[in-house]
This record gives sequence, structure tokens and C-alpha cells, in this order.
Amino acid sequence: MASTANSKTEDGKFADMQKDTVELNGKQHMTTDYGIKISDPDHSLRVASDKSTGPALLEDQIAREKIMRFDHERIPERVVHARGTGAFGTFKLFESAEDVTTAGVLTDTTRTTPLFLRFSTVQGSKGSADTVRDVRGFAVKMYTSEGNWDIVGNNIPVFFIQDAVKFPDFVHSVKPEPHNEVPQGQSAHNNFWDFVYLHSETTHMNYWQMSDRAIPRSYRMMQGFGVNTYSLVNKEGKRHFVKFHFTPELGVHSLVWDEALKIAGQDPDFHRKDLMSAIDAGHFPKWKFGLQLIPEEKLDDFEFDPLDATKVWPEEQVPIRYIGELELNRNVDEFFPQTEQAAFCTSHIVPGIDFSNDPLLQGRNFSYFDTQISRLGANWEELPVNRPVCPYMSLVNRDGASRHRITKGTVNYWPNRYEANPPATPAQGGFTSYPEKQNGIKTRALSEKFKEHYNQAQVFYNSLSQIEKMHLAKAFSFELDHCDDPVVYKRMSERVAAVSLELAQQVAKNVGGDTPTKALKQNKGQKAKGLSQLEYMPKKPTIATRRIAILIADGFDYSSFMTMKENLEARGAFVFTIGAQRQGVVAETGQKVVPDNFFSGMRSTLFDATFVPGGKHIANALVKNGVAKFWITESFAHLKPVAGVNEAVPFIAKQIGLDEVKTAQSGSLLTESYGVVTGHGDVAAMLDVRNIGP
Ligand code: HDE
Repeated sequence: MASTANSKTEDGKFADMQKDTVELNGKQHMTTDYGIKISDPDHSLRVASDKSTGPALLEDQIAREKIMRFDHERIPERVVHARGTGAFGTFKLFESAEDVTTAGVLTDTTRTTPLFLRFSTVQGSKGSADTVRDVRGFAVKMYTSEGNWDIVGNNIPVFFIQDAVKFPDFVHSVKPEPHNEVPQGQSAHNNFWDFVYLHSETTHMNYWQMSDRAIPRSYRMMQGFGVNTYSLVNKEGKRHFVKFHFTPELGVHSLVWDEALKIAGQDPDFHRKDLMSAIDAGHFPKWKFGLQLIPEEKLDDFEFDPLDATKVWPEEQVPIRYIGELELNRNVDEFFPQTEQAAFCTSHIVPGIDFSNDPLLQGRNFSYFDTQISRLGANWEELPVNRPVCPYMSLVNRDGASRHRITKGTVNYWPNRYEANPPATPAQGGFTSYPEKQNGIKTRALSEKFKEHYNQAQVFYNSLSQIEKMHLAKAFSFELDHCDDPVVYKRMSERVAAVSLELAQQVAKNVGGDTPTKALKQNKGQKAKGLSQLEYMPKKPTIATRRIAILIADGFDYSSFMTMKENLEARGAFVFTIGAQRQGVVAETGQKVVPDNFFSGMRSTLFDATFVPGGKHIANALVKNGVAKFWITESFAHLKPVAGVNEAVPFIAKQIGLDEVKTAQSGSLLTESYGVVTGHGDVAAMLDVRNIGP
């Protein structure tokens, strides 16, 4: 049933969708779609006798309707970002931006604006796995009082290409190859890397994509970026260029690659379940919303072109001004009508916001509307999840397949003799485009500054921590190792020398390229703020919503088990008991616990940390169980906290097999070493070793 137990209900969009929402009422009789009650849904109408089953009859309108509806259940999946999931929520301002815009949603601090946010991956099909290496979509639809405002963003602040006309080439190159439709949910193949080599403008984005940003731990733990440059216009008519930012309260966290690969098979729905369960449990994810602003007259003051979507606006030069907060607080009731049919358009802006000459944005403004028509039909904006909450009316835009709304009246054009459906003046809230002066010649070219492709990729790479750099080197190597055409992996590994010679040498060695000896472009070591994800740790560390496994078998110590479980739950962690068998596990002192899963039903990869209580279960069962032993080894290899108490201490130490790991000696209260927490005595105190508060 609908998972909305803890959801907020006060928002206007929820009320709007209620008009089209039906409860599954157990007592209501089954009917056909035209309303007659059905007496036998399980047998087709046929000519039969006691002895033989005769032919089915075409006359059977009930069976025909059922099968025909089923035959047409599928609609085209999104041409990119097919795999995704979403939730409803709210946007609140804590500071008005009226100095730069007239948009009510960005100036009225008393408002709560309802919204829908859809997260996605780009490359894979609708049924592909959540944890693949890919850019994540971050598409927000705000149902403002002045119309819908869509920010169709990603979790990475730049993009692969500069001009929208390259998008079909780019997408064809990254999607499964045309001759065999391989690979699924991956960019690790010849065509993608061929494209990357042939388009040096992809370099900056490619480095973000090879970084840990592309394997997030959770949708709740990633940033969102509008990427493209928009405009804000204030009541004096002055324009600022703007980039939109969403920064997660929980911080930015990623999986490690081995985990991501394994989870893709072990639980392909890992991210969607993570989002849904956090919202269900009332742990509503939040993002701070911020603006980067450049006054119109300063557009040419930068060494890059601020309209080029392959560049960030360095925060040192253009600081982020945080003015609001986005919260997700309601899961959808039904996936297809509310998430699959959600349709975003970059062209959906409200008065006070305008476009820019960003060449990627201009193409996107065409593409999104267009693709919705082939995916959902001409009347896609009428669908409950897409329609605005403010009053809306057009006498002219009407008809088309599956028109739903009924508009009374005798005219369908403007102007008409009744002056019905008149346009609004700007004072009445009518949208007016910013009167930008244009002067130029028609040409197929971008400004000079678009031609520089490596500087910001170098700054990004230089700004990463050692660990992030190491992960990035491995990601490059993994991807190029999956390319079997030497032309592709050889020249691409050489190209890495445009960003870092050291990295290029490492990658060439791993993937079989020719070791470059000279940097293709000098890297002066410049770093910048906000690029390493380590900068986005939450202000206060928290284990709320983290998944913690407790391993038990017959003979476990009930007291340390319960103390840890209760303490973890009190801090908002999601605790799962993993036992030797789900029929029940009996403690040393006789208590029976029914675990959530049995050992082979789960894997360490699906948890953020593991605890092993003391007790005879170690000697009786855990040391003899390969799955339990590997659980500890694997958690440690994935750099996750592992904790054990009393008898569990030597068990954990042995699995990890590292002499350097200091474990608590009997009598000592607590020791923490390499993320392994061991102790004798106060179990609850273990949680404070790293100051992980509620
Ligand atoms: Fe998209 N993109 N895109 N894109 N994009 C689509 O629209 C397109 C780009 C993004 O959850 C499509 O409704 C062009 C940048 C997201 O429903 C399509 C260009 C960014 C989503 C389309 C880009 C994005 C899409 C496919 C180059 C980050 C999923 C289905 C100029 C800022 C939205 C659809 C959802 C989806 C076109 C580049 C993000 C075909 C032509 C840059 C999050 O219209």
C-alpha cells in the first residue's frame, strides 16, 4: 500500500493530485473500464461442453479489454535518464532575493512551494541498476503560484558538450553500441571514449564523471546543480546571470567502486529504496538552495565564458549565496502516473527568471518539450503530476490526443469578440522577456573563450584529496581497460597528460597505452574551493538513516546486542539483524531473536557498518561460517566501520588479518584503529568513539 505514513500532507500539490487519486477500496466491485461489474475475471468466454474446451469468442469484451489494455501498458522510456525515481517535497526561502529577481518563489519568505524531484542515471535503460558509474539527474519541478518552474539539473556542475547540436552524437556514443546493444549502464566502452578523445571539450566533465561523484552512496547525499546559466531580472529591469545550487544537509558521500559494482547485482534498486525508506521513516532529506550571480555587465570579466556549460564559476570569484531550503517529504502513491509521467522542461521558467545565450540551454529549451510529446502525447502538461497548482487557462492550446480538460465557451482564438482569456500586463504578472540587445552576424561559431578545454579540468584534479585522486586513476583505468580497440585506449590514455602527466603515466601503464613522457599542457598546480567532495561533510556528523548490520548466531550475548541496537536506533540509524537462520536465533541466556535476514540473504555491501556482539556464537558458529567471515573482511576492505565486543574482538581481528589493527585487550574499555572499534565493557560508548551524534 502507499508508503506515506510519515509524509507531510499540507502542500497544495498533494491536494491538487487528490482530485485524480482513488483509494484501492477492498469492498468495491471489479468493473470494466466502462463501468460494468465483472462476474468472472478468470475465464474467457468460449464455446465449450462438459467434455471439450471450445474456441474463445471474439465477443468477449471483458477479456478483450483486459488483454488490450495490457498490450499497451508501455510508453517509450526517456531517451536519456530513463532510470529514475522521485518524491514530493517543499521549498522554503529564508532570505529574499528581491534585489536580483521579481520571482515570487525567490522573494516571498512566507511561502511554502510544493515540488517534485526526480533523480536518475543517464545511460542505462529504465530497468538498469542504480549504483552504476554515471552522472545523476537532479530534476526539480516547483509548482509556484506563478506557474511551474523546472530546474532540470545534475549532480555534477558541468556538462560534456558546449553546443546542444552535439547532444545526439554524445548520447549515441555513450549509450549501448548500435551493432549489439552493449553495454548497459556503463560508459566503459569504445564508442564513449572515442567521443571523449575527439571532443576535448568533454575533458572537464569527464574528470568529474571518473571521480567518486559518479558513484553516490545515496541520492540524499549528492549535490544538485542547474548547470546551465539562466538570468534573474529585478523590478528595476536589471539582469544578473545565475547558476543554481543544491547542497545536501547530509553531506556528499560515495560508494567505493567495488561496492558499486556488487550492489548493482545484489540490489539494483538500492538508491530508490534508500530514498523511499528515509522518507517513510520521517528522515526527510534536505538541501540548501543557493545562487551564484554575475551582474550582466561583468559577463566578459572572466578568463572563461560564463555561458559555457563545461565550466564552473569558481566560488572564489563568484560566491554562492544560500537563500532557501528544499525538503523531500512525501513518497509517490503510484510510480507510473507520478514518476514515469513526470515531465520536465528547461523552458519552464516564471516571471523574474529568464534564459541566457548559453548554447546548451538554448537547445535544451527545444528538446525537452519536444521529447515529452513523443513520450506522453500532446496533452502531457495536463497530467496530474505535471499540471500547475496556480490557475491556468489557454483558449488556444487545446485538442490533441487524450485531451482531458473541458473548457466551456464558444471561442478558441485570440482576440475574440468577448475579449475572453486576455493576456496579462507585466503589472498583472504577465511574463516579459528580458529586452536583450542583439547585434551580430549569422554564423556557426561560439565565442573564443569556448575553445579552452583543459584549465578547469586541471584545477578540479589538483583540488581532489589523495584518496579521491587514487579512485579517479582507478576509474580511468577500469573504463579504458574495458575498451578493446587500441586506437581508443592508447590515444585516450595519452590525452590524460593534458591534465596530469603523473596520472597519464599511471593510466597508460594499467591499460596498455604508451607511457607519455611530456605533459600536453603544463599543470601549474592551481586548486579551488568546493571541488573535492570532502569539503561537504555535514556540519554535525550523524548516523541517522545509515544502515547498520548486527551479526548473530545461536549463543550470542543478548545484553551487548540489545544495548547496541537500542543505542543505534535512538540515533536514527536503520538497524538490521543478520542471523544464521531466519527461523530464530537463541541467545546464550535463552532469549530468541528473529533476524531480519539470514547470512546468505544479505551482503556487507548493503550496509554502512557492522557490529558483532560478544558471546559463544563466535566459537559455535561465526568462525565456521564463510559468509560471516567474509562479511567482516569485505566491510574492512570497503573502509567501513566494524565494531565488536568481548569474544568478537579476536574474531574480527583475525578476519581482517592486519597486525597493525590494534584491538582492545581484555580489560581495556575501547580501541579504535583503521575504522575497527573493539571493546570490552561499555557497548554504548563505542558510538562515541568518533563523536557520531544523533
Ligand atoms: Fe537532458 N534531456 N539534455 N541534460 N536531462 C532529457 O528530456 C537534452 C543536459 C537532464 O527526470 C530528455 O524528459 C539535451 C544537461 C535530466 O525526467 C531530453 C541536452 C543536463 C533529465 C534531454 C541535454 C541534463 C534529462 C530525455 C544538451 C544537466 C531527466 C527525457 C543540450 C543540467 C529529467 C526528457 C527527468 C532528460 C535533452 C543536456 C539533465 C531528450 C538536448 C546539461 C536530469 O529532452
